[in-house]
Parts: sequence; structure tokens; C-alpha cells
Amino acid sequence: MCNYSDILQEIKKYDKIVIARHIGVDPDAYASQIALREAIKLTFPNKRVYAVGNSSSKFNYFPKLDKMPEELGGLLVVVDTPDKKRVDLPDMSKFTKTIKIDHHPWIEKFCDMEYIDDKASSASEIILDFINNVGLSMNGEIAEILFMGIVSDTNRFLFSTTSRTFLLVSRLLKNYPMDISKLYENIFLRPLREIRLQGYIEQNMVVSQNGLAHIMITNDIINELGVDSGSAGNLVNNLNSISEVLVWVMISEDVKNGLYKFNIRSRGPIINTIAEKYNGGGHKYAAGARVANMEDVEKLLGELENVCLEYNKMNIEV
Ligand SMILES: [Mn+2]
Repeated sequence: MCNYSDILQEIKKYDKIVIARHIGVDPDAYASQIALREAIKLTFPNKRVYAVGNSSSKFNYFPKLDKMPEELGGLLVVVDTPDKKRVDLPDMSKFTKTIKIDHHPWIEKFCDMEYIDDKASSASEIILDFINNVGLSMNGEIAEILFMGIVSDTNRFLFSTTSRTFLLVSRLLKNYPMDISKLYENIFLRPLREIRLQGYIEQNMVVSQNGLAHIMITNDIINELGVDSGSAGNLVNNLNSISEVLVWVMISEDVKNGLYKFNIRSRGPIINTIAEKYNGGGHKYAAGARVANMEDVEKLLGELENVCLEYNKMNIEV
């Protein structure tokens, strides 16, 4: 484990810095890598800093990503990614030094230096705290990017939000006044077809006695509603306050890759340890998994059913 000033020392040392993050980019991953790039460039105008990875047109309210430099080398910083296989980068071995900055529960060491704060709400919160602490330059644009990263990963300050989150955001808004409702619109305005998909999910999900809710979003449904196969997964957090539901699962059929993608959320039972057994992982109460056939779909649902049963038993006995 390293500290902020160790990270700053490395940033000072290298003229070429690549910033990467996880596959399946989300606003926090985007925001943390781009804000770090902009803050380094603002502070050290002569450094070449690249924020890399696959982009998504959904997030075109953020500044653009960079093409991977032809010649790899220099410093690599990986943000918002707990395990090596999820780094959106073809080859990590070409860099002289690697640093991880992350807020997920630690899974494995894959960088030379690692800064993990699993109490932080988001990678963006850590980057904001880092910039403040080591005195990198900031501006209004960077402030807005970080605000959107934090707002998105916490779902408007609902998840993993601490007094530090509020403190940092409060100072940020004081120093860099911004049009919050416009920024919220960037993140939360949704197309009608997605709302219809949400309606389909709410109507058709199956809820067990023990409080496990699940729904399979088949390829046919995806086509019928004109959404893409990733859409269902993005809706999973919307089911977080149903009194009969303890753990809820969205299973998306991904015909192209021959996969069933699980998005799992929980209001009590710990689910990431189960997800890890099925090609996935994540946080205690928010995880994902990927399985290849219906047999494993049933097996994984069975394990989740069990963890709900155990959780209910424990809470009744106490
Ligand atoms: Mn994140």
C-alpha cells in the first residue's frame, strides 16, 4: 500500500503517463481517469498524458479519450479496477512502473504500487482527495467531471456515501460553482425504450419466499424493446427499495458471446463471494458474474437463494 505523495513522486518522474480503467466503462471510471489526466496536464503542461480504453457514445458529455500511444512505456495508472483481467488495456507488461488507485474491495495485487480505499464512495472521490492533498491544479471542468463521477457511482449520494464524500463535494461546489441540474441530466436522462424495459422487469420478475428476485432478459425481449444487451444491467440499482426483496438479480442473455450476464444486488446478504465463483465479483452488496449455460444459471440462483435463507434465519434467531 502506498500513499498520495508516493504517487505524486512517480507522476513527477515520468513524462509519459497512461491512465487506464476497467472494461465496460461507467461514469466513475471515465471521470476518474479523465480528471486525473486533466489535473496532471494542467499542473505539468509538458507531460504527455493519455486516458485510454474503449469509449461509449452514452458518455459523450465527458471529454474525449486518447488513442493508445504507439510506443508503450513510462508510467501506467489504473483507476477503479480491482483485478487485472478487467483492465481495459491489451498489455500491461510494457510499462516501466504501474500504480493502481481503486475503491473496490481488494482482490489481487497487479501493480507495483497500490492505493486502495474501499471506504471511498468512488474512484472519483479518491482522485478528488488526491488532487486536493498533493496540490495538483484544478479547474471548473475537472470539478464538474469529478462531481459527475461521484454522483453516478453513489447514485445521487445513496450508496457508500460518507461524511468525507459530502465534505469533499461541498468544498468542490463552493470553489467551483456549477449547474448541478444540467450535470444530473447528463447522467440520469433516459430514453423511453429503457423506461419500457424497466417496466417489463418490474412486471415480470419472480420473487421467492426468501426474498430472491430474478428476471431473465432474453435476446428476444432485448430485440423487441430495441435496447442493447447491456441496458438491463444498468437498471439493476432501481430495484433497491422493495420490502419483499433482499437480493435481486438481472440475467441478460448475450447471444453474441454465448453468455448469461448476472447483475446482482443485495440489501443484506453478502453476494460478491458467490459471484467470484462464477467468473465475477464486485462489492459485498453489488456484484456481477458471467456463466455460459442454463445449468450454471440455475446453480448460481440456487446459491443466492440459500444465502437469503441463511440471512433470514440468522436475523430471526437474533
Ligand atoms: Mn467506481
